[in-house]
Amino acid sequence: ATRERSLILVKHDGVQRGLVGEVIRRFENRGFKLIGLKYVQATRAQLESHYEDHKGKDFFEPLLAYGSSGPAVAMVWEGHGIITAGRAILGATDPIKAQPGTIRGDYATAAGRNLVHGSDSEKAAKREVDLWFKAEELLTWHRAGAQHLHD
Ligand code: DAT
Ligand code: MG
Repeated sequence: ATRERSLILVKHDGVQRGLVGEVIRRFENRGFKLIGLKYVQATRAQLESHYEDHKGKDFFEPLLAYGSSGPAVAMVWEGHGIITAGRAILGATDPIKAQPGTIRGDYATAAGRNLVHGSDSEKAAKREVDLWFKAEELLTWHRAGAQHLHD
C-alpha cells in the first residue's frame, strides 16, 4: 500500500442527483481508504483557485457560477494508484465519451454537469487536498484486511 492521495469531489450536480453514496461506494468497493470527508459550500474564490489551470477558458465562468450555487462533498481517498484509478472510476471529462461503467459514463451527459472531480497528478492532488482540507481533518487509520487488498 502507498500513501498516494487524491482529492475527489462530488460536485453540486452530483449532490442534486443524489449520487453521493454511489460515488463513495465505488471507491470503497475498489478497496481505497477514505481519510477525509466534508459537506461544503464552495465559494467562487475557492473554485477559482481549484480550477486555476482553466482560467480564461470559455467554460471557466459557468464552472464557478454553477459550482458555487450549492453544496458539494469533498473527500480525500488514499491508496496505491489512487490518482490514476480514481480518474478511471470517474470516466472521461466529456461524459459522451465516458465509458459505461464509469460514474460519468453511467450518470452524466454534459461536461458542464459531469458530477465529479478527481486530481489528475500528484502535484495537483497535493495542491487540491491543501485547498479543501486542513491537516487535522485528515485521519490516519488502518483498514482491516489491508493485507488482502495489497501484496
Ligand atoms: P476533469 O474534471 O476531467 O479533470 P478538466 O480538468 O479538463 O476535466 O476540466 C475541469 C472541469 O471544467 C470539467 O470537469 C468540467 C469543466 N469543463 C471542461 N471542459 C469543458 C467543456 N468543454 N465544456 C464545459 N465544461 C467543461
Ligand atoms: Mg481536471
